[in-house]
Amino acid sequence: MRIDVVTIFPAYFDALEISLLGRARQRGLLETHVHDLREAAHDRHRTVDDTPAGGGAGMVMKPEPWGEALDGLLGAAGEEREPGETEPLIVFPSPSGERFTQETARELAAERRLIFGCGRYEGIDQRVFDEYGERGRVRLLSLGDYVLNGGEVAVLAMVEAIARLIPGVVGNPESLVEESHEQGLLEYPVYTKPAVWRGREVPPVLLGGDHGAVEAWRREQSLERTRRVRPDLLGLQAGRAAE
Ligand code: 6GU
Repeated sequence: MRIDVVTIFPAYFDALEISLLGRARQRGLLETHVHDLREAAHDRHRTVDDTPAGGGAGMVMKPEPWGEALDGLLGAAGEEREPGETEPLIVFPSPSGERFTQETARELAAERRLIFGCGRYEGIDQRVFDEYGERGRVRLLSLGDYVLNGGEVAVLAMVEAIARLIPGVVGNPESLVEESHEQGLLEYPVYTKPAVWRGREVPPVLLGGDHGAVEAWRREQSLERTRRVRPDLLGLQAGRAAE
């Protein structure tokens, strides 16, 4: 998979070199390119923002630098594209977008090429979304119901969630199956040695060697934890005692 990121803060993406993502890149499973939006701003101050039409607080990102940056990336992608290959998906992280979930991560992990556009300030001029939505595929995605200063940290989170689903990136694919959200439930608690730590025991069922019993216990713990912490995942109402 190839991922391009457009941002006014490329340094955030130094983190792509670390750990699992860094290894995936070294092994050729993931190719990432980070582009500075200011290189597509041509006035003396490399201006990327301006005051909001209609008035109000804050600044809005101007459409022209986004147009130039995205045209450049889509043009290059078009020339390299093989017959039958779909055009890149453009993702804009935004607190006004649809919720990014594990399911979204699975969908995006199946793409050949993703372009992330990181907005700052009060957001990007709406015409950028309209233009590229009409010409191709655009998704606005939100991590959750809170506000970050810009899309950079959100994109790092999305890229990590997506990349670990690319075959070969995570060493043991079985470890992907049982984790939180893959089954629509939270993960059960996990333990390791020593069997007793500060007087706290590993649950005896985990040390008994009965795999069926272990599986049943984990399933029960998953359900109990999900009911208690995230009843919404079970279609239950928060704050109500679950049956
Ligand atoms: Cl994707 N972007 C920003 N700026 N804030 C957010 C977010 C995204 N998701 C939650 N808050």
